[in-house]
Amino acid sequence: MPFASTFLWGAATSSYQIEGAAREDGRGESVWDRFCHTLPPRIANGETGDIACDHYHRYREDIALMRNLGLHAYRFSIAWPRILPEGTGRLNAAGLSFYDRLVDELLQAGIKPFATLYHWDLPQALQDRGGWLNPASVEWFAEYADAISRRLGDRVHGWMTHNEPWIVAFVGHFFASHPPGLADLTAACQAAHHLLLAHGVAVAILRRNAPRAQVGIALNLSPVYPATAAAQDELAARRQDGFLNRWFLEPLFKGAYPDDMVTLLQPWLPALDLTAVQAAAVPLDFLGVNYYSRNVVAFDEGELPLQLRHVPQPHAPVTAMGWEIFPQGLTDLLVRLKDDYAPTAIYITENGAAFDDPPPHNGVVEDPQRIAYLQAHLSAVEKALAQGVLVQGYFVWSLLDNFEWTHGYEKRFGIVYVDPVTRDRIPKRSASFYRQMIASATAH
Ligand code: IFM
Repeated sequence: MPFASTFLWGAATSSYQIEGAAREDGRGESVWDRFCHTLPPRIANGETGDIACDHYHRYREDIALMRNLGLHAYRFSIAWPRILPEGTGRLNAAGLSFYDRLVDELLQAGIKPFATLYHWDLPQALQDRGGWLNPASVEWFAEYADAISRRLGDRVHGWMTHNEPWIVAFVGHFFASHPPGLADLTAACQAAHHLLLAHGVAVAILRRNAPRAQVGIALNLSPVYPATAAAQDELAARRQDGFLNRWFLEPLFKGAYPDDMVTLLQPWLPALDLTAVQAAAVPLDFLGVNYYSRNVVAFDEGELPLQLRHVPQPHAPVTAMGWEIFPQGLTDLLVRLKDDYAPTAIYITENGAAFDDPPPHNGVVEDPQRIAYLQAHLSAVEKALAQGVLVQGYFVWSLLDNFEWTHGYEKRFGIVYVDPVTRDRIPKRSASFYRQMIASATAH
């Protein structure tokens, strides 16, 4: 594989999905704690992240696993409520010191820390004040970004402001399946706006407190294809692309929301000064791309404003999430990002798959489908590199089987198996594949 010897090979996780220790050492309540504990249960099997992978206590063991894999970098997120239990104001020394220890241990293992500020675990105290719908959320985020980057700014190699702000805005405020569980498109656009403004402000703070670090953002991006060549299906694809991809990409890289989408969404757009979003267009060192699958859509008279339906592809292979396996989409997406936005660099900040892995047998977990998925997507990255896309690293999602949000622990994305009762770790066959991949790519 023609990956440069400087290419960073990593793995990714997020705080709520792995840490556990939800009520320990002064951590405040997050919106996900509240969501998981609200009846009737909204999470498969009524599960929660209370203990998760118990990474809070086992981080040393996890870093030893990473070192055995030969990882160059580790992407994790910081739990805002561990740092500021009420969201603003009082700092929690024990929470800060946990991330100090984590970062130091990573550095000692020769692994570059990549930290995401916000991977969805908003302090509940801030949700009680309106969450991302409150314009003050921009200042709250700035205060948090300042506190954590003052503490870790001398040691973290890469920072991401948000992980997948589209999910926070639209899945949380429009599709209602994540906190705060709203079904209100106007609210979703308002949340998206504040997330974008908060990103702009946080980047400036990270630059000040961590002048040597790389700064970026991680977006969930998915190329959209029309189901047929009919003009109406092309229009549907353009709209879905506008909704899913361009609603964040255009403000971040061009300082304005996409015109076609502003026109389409006009009746739902909140009374906001949309031009203020130009503050989100600050120079970034990298764009983080989280890629899992593609979208295929057709025009459908039905529901406004998008008027489209998703078209499943007959006989297409899918993961345990029901997501089509379509590696070509990653190449298409990366080339398109280069052509339309020319980011300084790209990291694949998430890519991976859930499969119904068999249970461990004699200490081995056979997961050939995951190996095939990773191989195919790494060759898709290789194809993009060959076309001049500046991809500088790849973070597999995920290091560990973990709490997959509303799916609880049923969906396993890890290259390392986590026993649901003992939480013991067993690297799967895909972990060996990844270790060999890293070793051979780094050898030349
Ligand atoms: O587990 C999630 C992660 O938190 C964000 N990106 C997608 C992953 C798989 O659904």
